Amino acid sequence: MTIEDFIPTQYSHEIQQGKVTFKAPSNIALVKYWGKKTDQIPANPSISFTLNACATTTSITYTKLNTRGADFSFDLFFEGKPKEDFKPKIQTFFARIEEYVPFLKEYHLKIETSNSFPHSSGIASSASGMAALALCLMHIEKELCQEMNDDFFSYKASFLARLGSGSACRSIEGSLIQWGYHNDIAGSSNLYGIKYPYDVHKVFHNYHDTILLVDKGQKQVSSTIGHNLMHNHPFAEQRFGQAHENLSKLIPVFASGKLNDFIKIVESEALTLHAMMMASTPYFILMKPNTLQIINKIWEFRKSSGTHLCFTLDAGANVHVLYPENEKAEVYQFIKDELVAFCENGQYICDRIGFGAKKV
Ligand code: 2P0
Repeated sequence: MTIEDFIPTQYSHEIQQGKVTFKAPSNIALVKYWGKKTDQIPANPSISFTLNACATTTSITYTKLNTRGADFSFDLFFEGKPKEDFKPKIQTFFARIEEYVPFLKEYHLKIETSNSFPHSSGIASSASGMAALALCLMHIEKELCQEMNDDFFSYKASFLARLGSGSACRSIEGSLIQWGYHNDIAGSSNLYGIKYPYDVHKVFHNYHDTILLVDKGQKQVSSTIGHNLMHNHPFAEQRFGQAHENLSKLIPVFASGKLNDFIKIVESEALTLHAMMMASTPYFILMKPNTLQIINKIWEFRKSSGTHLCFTLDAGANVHVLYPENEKAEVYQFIKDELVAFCENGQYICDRIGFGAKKV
């Protein structure tokens, strides 16, 4: 599909008011998106596990205005309270997507949103938040255009979510989502995420992700700034090439379930992401001492136990510990005994691979 496919020509129905709620999950990238072009076009393709427990629930109550507004008309409530400081981000998002959802200025929107994870956990809510919001808007569009099919609904929700936050386009469906054009992946697109279209071994069907909350503070450098530092970055081209290669290498790994190969790619991606940050101008470090302590403990335990846990990192200090269902008991015991001590206030979140957003 092209950008033009997402610009509606005419709506077939009229709707005065309604309310819709979606719960959208977070996701964790295995091959990382880091670097982008204008309009949130990724500099390289990425792939992620959709999560289950970490999610944002958003409702929109929409009421048709008597006359089309000059600007967007909306109120925003976060966990039941008005949240003025989130409004500029939503305003920017609406301005970016207006062309694709021209009904926006015809309604007043009451947006109510909340997260399943603690507010200041250092877990990014932009992916799940923008995905939930995009899905609510698509529901309104579907009311106006009732012949819309389910595939188009999902693709366009992902397309809109991407314009809010790049990684959000991977939070619409589950359980393995790929975003960004890649030669070896049929149907891949820079515009939206797709369900990974090839064989996935059953070992990955119920993978676990225990998120260790190492540092719950505000990050020193936002992801948007980090992405932009990939412009004129000395290793940018090699990095973008490497992401393509790692995705190619993952195709047979997903099919075979060879976890030792999976681990090598996933951990390398995490460390390369942070190496890019350290090699940016200006340089920065988002890992904390406890991030490294945990990584070393994971390596030691993997060697001594023969289990297949591995780590990945987001743009922050928290560590995602990934492991298969059949090693759950042994790995979880290790996490409790050895790793939780490195978490801020001993906090962690037990999550696992999920199946995408749901209408509530
Ligand atoms: C990812 N991250 O693939 C990478 C890996 C973090 C580390 O995408 O500027 O919040 O809103 O497009 O998507 C985080 O960046 O950035 C991110 P914007 P986003 O998940």
